[in-house]
Amino acid sequence: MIIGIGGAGTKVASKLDAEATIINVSETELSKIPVAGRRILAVVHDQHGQFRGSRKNPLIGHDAYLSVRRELQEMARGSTVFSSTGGGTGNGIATGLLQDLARRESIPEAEKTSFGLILPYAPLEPAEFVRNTIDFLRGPLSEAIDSGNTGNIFLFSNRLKFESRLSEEAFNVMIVESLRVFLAIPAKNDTLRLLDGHIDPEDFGLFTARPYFNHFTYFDYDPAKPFEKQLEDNINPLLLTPEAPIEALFLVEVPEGGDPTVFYDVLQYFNDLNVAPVYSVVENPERTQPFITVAQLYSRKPAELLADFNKRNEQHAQVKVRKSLEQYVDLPKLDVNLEREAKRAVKQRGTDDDILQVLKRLGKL
Ligand SMILES: Nc1nc2c(ncn2[C@@H]2O[C@H](COP(=O)(O)OP(=O)(O)OP(=O)(O)O)[C@@H](O)[C@H]2O)c(=O)[nH]1
Ligand SMILES: [Mg+2]
Repeated sequence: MIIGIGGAGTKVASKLDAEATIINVSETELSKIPVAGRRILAVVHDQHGQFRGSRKNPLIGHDAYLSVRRELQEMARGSTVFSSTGGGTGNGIATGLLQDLARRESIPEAEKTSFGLILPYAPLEPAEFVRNTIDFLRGPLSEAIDSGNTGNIFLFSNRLKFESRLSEEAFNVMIVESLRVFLAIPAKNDTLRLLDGHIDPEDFGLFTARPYFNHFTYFDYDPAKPFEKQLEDNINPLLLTPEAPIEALFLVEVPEGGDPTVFYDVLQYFNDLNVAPVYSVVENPERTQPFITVAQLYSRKPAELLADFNKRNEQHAQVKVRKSLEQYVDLPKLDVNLEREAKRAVKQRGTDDDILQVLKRLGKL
């Protein structure tokens, strides 16, 4: 099942799957999503009553989690949950779910929950979004990953959206189309002629049930060139950059009658990194040259993950602080009228200097 929580989460989830279950504290936002399998309104038990959103406050989202807790825990078994990390609703509700997952003794592979998280682009998004994200990565997410009780975590970043000035809609389509390429791997193994290896839905399920970050990407593969370089040049711009892989999975599609041995270089690349990938090679008549889809699972200590994020956040926060000082702090205004000051100076000295001369001496002209 695909589940979307909060603004970003519901938009992406419903695009990926028209049958998705979407959750928000805002009835208006929920009703604006054109298609969904099910819409769940989470209720806030705050003295202020139901909000139209969580006002970027994860504590409000977490409060709302209590109203959907049982149901969401049930639905999350074997599902993929989408949420942003910057707002209040998605962050708060996902926090509750991750904390509950982390507390469980152990979770069978088939019941693991994967997460698609949308991270803000620190330089251009509000400081609250960045702060909420840091708290989320450092707290509930890292706790849940350490427990081994989550499936793959996909860390999407809004960087490309802001840098390339894409519309939200267009960017969401990119995220969904990209995910579809990765998710199509087992179906391609089922429907296309198999030339080597095999990835069945069970293999794929085991891979996505591993509690690591998943960086997947895909590109036209030129077997005459080093694979490493091609992989580097083709990291998925929608996801955070990966670290050294712990596990890997790849599918090579070759054109009709294409060389079925082009995968050995890829295998060698991963073997050199002490990774034994799950892989397969299929014949795809629609291809004119080999095409590879490759997923790498990596682990990153939250501290490392946050280092870069924090660095940017510090600069960002400083600018924000300066701006709000300028905006909100009433400094006594020194209303200096240069002409009046100059006249006064002239008078005090009792000289015949004219005003212009004084101003020049003061360095104002
Ligand atoms: N890629 C993408 N990012 C989005 C979208 N909507 C919001 N965001 C990002 O998500 C973060 C804000 O989180 P939302 O999902 O809007 O917040 P929420 O979970 O609804 O929480 P509240 O609105 O505070 O109740 C920011 O980083 C936004 O840039 C979207 O449709 N696509
Ligand atoms: Mg919202």
